[in-house]
Amino acid sequence: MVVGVIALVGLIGFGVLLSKRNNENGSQPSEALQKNDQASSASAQTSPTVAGVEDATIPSDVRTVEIEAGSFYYKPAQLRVKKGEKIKLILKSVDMMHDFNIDELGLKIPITKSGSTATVEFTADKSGTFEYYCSVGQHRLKGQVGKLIVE
Ligand SMILES: [Cu+2]
Repeated sequence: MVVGVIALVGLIGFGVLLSKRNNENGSQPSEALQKNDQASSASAQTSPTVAGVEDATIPSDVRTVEIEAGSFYYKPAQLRVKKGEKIKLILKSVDMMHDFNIDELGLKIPITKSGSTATVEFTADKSGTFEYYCSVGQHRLKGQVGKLIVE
């Protein structure tokens, strides 16, 4: 980790140096580009531009999705996510108490009381349509279900 950070800082510094040199001596941009390419291939698959280096350091996104649970529904009742996407599900209970289950994915948010929230994080690595439901009392039968579509 530390080594990576040092390498990135070095790469950024190198890029700044190169762009300065480019500005001072515009007649040889191809030479500078070549050197830049060598530097980047030696130290990972980062793009030779400074912007590319910044992109590489951003951790992969976690998408936050809030689901409201009430009597007897989920809102939204249909969720569409991309396969491989990291999802942070926040269950917000607005009355009584509800939980959240997707059996096929082994996902469960335990019973959450009115006015409380609970979360679960997962990676949608299996494509398909999965039912989510509330296992409290007869809530599922009364229509507290929804669909997670992973595509
Ligand atoms: Cu419920």
